[in-house]
Amino acid sequence: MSKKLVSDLMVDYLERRDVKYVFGLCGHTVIGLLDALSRNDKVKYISNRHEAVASTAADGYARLTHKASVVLCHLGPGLTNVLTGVANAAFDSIPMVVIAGDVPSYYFGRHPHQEVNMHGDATQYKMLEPVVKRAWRVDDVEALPDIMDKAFRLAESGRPGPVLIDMPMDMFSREMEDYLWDRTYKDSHMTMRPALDPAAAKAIAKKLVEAKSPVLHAGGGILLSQASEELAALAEFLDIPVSRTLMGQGCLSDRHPLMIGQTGFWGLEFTHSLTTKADVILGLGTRFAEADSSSWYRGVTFDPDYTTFLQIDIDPLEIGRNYPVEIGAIGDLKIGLAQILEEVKKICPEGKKNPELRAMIAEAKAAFKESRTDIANDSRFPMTPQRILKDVREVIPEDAVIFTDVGWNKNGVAQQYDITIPGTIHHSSGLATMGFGASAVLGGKMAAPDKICLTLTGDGGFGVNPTCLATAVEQNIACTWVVMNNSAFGTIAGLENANYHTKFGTVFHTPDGESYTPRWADVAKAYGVESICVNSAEEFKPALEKAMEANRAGRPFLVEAPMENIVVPTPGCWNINDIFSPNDLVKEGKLVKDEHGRFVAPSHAKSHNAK
Ligand SMILES: Cc1ncc(C[n+]2csc(CCOP(=O)(O)OP(=O)(O)O)c2C)c(N)n1
Ligand SMILES: [Mg+2]
Repeated sequence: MSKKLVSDLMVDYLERRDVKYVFGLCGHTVIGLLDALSRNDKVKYISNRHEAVASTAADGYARLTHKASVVLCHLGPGLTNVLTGVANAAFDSIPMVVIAGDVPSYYFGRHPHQEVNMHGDATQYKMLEPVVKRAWRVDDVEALPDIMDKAFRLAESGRPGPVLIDMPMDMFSREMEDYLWDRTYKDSHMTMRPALDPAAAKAIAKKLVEAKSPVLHAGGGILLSQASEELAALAEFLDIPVSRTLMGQGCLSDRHPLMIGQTGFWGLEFTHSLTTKADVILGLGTRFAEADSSSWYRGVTFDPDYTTFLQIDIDPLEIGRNYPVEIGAIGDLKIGLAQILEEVKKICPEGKKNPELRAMIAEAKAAFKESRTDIANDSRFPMTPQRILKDVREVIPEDAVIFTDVGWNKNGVAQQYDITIPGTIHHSSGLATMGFGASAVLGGKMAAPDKICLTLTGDGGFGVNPTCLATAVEQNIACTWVVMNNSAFGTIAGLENANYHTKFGTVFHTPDGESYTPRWADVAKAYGVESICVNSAEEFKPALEKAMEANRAGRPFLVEAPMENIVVPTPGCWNINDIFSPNDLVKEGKLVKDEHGRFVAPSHAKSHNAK
């Protein structure tokens, strides 16, 4: 029996769990744990200049490792700052364990320094409750071993997400018998994933085989459970087209002959022509979210009056959330899709072939590519976003890992940039957080040091937290930032202009109306990061090649590309347009009113027998 400092026991625990990095920002409440980390050479501390950079980098790291990343933060302003990255992880189902220092337990009730106590004493950890699966305040160090095991297990199992361990700061410097941590040596670090109920697999297989025009609608859940091969096998065996959500991008190559692309606001008419006419849609790890479902306007992306929905998710809360389901089943998709294929083979051993469908998909994709060729080759300056994406595609390796942000980079990439390898694109979807990409790429590169890792971000997004540059320099993280600079919160400028014909509050300018932007390439240099701001479209590819060279030699790089503000095509619908400009979508012919006075797709108002 021997006594050890709790902070050392915690770090030992992290090492046993094979935690390689702790992403954090210091404060007086956590220096006890920092001291313990300084004495461990297996768990590396990654110091950041803003807690949102720490939590977002940790998010990016966990997206690649599929294991909980660890964040360390201070109380009060540390907690308020860390929240955005934690929330982002929560809404994209990313596992994370946040350790926060808190006020000393013997000062509970006295409102000590930096405590947020508007609604209770020693309750500031509750600020994170809406965005974590569980928050523990550690009032007794003897509970800590149990809490640590439970925290990691909860973060990583079921639907992954963040959890919080809130440590009154005096707990770090208590002493504790190390035998009290015995359970943590016995408790496995793995939670086996659940298969589907065999009856559900059988019923779903039957529905798919009997359907005339089925669609598999794939969400982020496919990538979280690493079920791409199983998805491809099922789709190919029955020749069923696969549509996808934003988070599903890469689950099946965008060039796969059965992939029909993203649905929703940014979805293409061709994609919707199949999803609205599907007699059966099997939703896989998706909640049929608003953006992917054109605000659920009937008949635009999906037609719940015509289609029978089936749905598989790991989270029972998501089953039937937005559309009524005939079969809803809980289970892991990697296991579940294999079970379904096995059942399919029993009733349809030959499989099905649909060459007409494949030809139609190939033709529609080629036509869409063709329609963008001119703008993607245009050498005007500021550059077109399409040209930037085309050049990026030509320079970076196929297996490079891309983090997007919000704005053209995300919406345009999801619509127009072919991702061919699962796990090589990472979007912020549930929270759609401006500033995600620039920091998440740090963690991505740490998880995949041998890969090229870059972010495509707007200037608004990059400007949220340029301190990510300091982290890259201090921690030697060789990633690339591509800043697509249109001197504006361009996406919102586009929406405001479409609805109100103004851009007030959305474009960057000086008091006398001159367009304004910080020169982000110069900012990068000031932080010690090499950079280029291009002066013509022709300079962009060589600049990006330089960035790749620097990354391969172990150095970060920033490329700034002045960009024209062009809106991403939006063939689908989003009800903000209907809220701000009622009837405009009717005038444009996108919506009509049905017999109940509800907006629906024009085709939906007609008889369903036509389908
Ligand atoms: C933290 C946060 N604040 C506000 C928004 C709303 N929003 C969505 S897109 C956008 C503009 C993004 O600008 P930029 O990064 O420059 O990309 P662009 O639209 O110009 O391509 C904003 C402000 C958001 N998503 N996240
Ligand atoms: Mg912008």
